[in-house]
Amino acid sequence: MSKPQVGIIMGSESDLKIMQDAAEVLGHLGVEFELTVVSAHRTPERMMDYAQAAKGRGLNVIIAGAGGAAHLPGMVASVTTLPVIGVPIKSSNSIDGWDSILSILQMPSGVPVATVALNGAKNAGILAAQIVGTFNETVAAKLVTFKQELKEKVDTSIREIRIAGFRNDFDDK
Ligand code: RP5
Repeated sequence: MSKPQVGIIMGSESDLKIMQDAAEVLGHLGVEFELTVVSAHRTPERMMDYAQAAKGRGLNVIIAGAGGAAHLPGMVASVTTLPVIGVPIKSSNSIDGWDSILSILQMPSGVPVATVALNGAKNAGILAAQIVGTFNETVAAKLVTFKQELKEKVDTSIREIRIAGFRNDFDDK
């Protein structure tokens, strides 16, 4: 079994229902990943250990999801040179999700976290695969197919909407 290239971590098991979208798309794109709970507030030593060991363990990217006062992605980014992708989660302790978004997004200069949309774990997985795809041709090729499938889905929608009888002068020209 080859080593994981992406580490998916989250503040609580309650985040898994969102974060499994990242796991699913990474699996689809052929990227090896690991997934576990690392809490900035409940297990701070584990968080530091994970972040400090990540590069040496062979990880290329970390995806970190958290809700509410979402300190995990930023704190992990503070102690690793690996790219960190942050997933804000609307959790039981979120007011409306903006708390998580801003906690992850508004990092101080010098310590970036690539923040995706609220509950946007699928895009976090795709972005992580795109980072891996810069040096792994197999993953890069899968991403080309993935993009082509996105286009084909839209092409199908366009055909179905035309069949339903809506006027579309753009495509009828
Ligand atoms: C955050 O608190 C976690 O990332 C989770 O989104 C939220 C709620 O955690 P639980 O109380 O459900 O464990 O740190």
